[in-house]
Amino acid sequence: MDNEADVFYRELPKVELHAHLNGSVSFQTIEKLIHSKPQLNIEHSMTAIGKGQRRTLDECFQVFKVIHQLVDSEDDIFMVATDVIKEFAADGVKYLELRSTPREEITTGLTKRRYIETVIQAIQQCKKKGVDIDVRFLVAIDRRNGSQVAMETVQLVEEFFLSSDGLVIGIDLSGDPTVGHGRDLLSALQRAKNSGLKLSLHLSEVPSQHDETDLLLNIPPDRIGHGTFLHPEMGGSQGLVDKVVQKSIPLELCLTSNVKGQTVQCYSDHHFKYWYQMGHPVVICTDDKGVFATDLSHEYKMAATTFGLSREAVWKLSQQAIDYIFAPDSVKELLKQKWRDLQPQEFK
Ligand code: 6MZ
Repeated sequence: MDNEADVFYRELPKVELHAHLNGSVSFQTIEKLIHSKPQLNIEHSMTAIGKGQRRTLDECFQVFKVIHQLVDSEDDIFMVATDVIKEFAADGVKYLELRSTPREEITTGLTKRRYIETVIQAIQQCKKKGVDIDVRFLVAIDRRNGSQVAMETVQLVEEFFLSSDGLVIGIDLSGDPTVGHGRDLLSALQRAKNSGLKLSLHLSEVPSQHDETDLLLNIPPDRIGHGTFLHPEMGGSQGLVDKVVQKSIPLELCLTSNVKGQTVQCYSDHHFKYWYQMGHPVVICTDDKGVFATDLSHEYKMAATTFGLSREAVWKLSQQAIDYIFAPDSVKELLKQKWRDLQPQEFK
């Protein structure tokens, strides 16, 4: 049974800006995929990290490999994207930026182009069916694949940027942060930026990435994913913090992901506190709601209970996230109106 607080957080209109498609696949959808591919012998314990469990970040990346085995055709991608969009909508998310890395699979005939087209079709289908959520797509570059793949991805995305009616709006840089170096991806990212694509970059997700972060901040990105080790208390530096503050780059913060992936020791140690107290733009996100067994309502609730935020402050936090979306101002205005319509009288 949901208690009153759960209802408040679910009904709170929310913006989700950091959600990896294949990390967001729910238990129910994984169940369908397991049934359709019994020969893989995959069990639920291999695709999600349950309550109270933790893994190293390296182990988390093994989990994505297992999910990729289950999601390897156009049909799978369409189902997964449709389910994920509906689940976010059911959780009170009104605007979603979904990110995913295009893959090719020789056995199923999947190409990177078809991958992107299929995600777009799923978004369009949900819209047609009246699912109450505005969804955009950030195409991801997996840092492990190096400079050439990064450049090819940007070139492909430029085409969709022009032809997808505003659905494909940006690039995400993600993947195992311990593999590869940002300097190899710099020219592809710069090209994307010059083409008008928005950039969300995973930066300082692990310690000792000072040089890479400093370099990539010069582009500059439009948003930062995690930024866990940016600030001096986490081994970062004041210089990095100053750059982020001076350029006013919003941070996408994913509490449960960081705790379960063990880059942050516990919720109360989360860098949300550092940036939020400073008044810097932050957005609460899920990262991988399937893998980390969470949802956005739960993330807001955890932030509020851990850091003592009032309901009014929580409302403000979700409302301010509208300013950091990549869709144009006309969309921001529509969302702001939606928030005004839904806002309880006592917070007005
Ligand atoms: C960095 C992450 C990530 O693209 O196949 N991904 N990259 N840090 C994280 N923190 C936990 N969580 C997910 O979704 C899965 C892919 O998203 C990236 C990884 O590249 C992972 O393979 P897609 O839809």
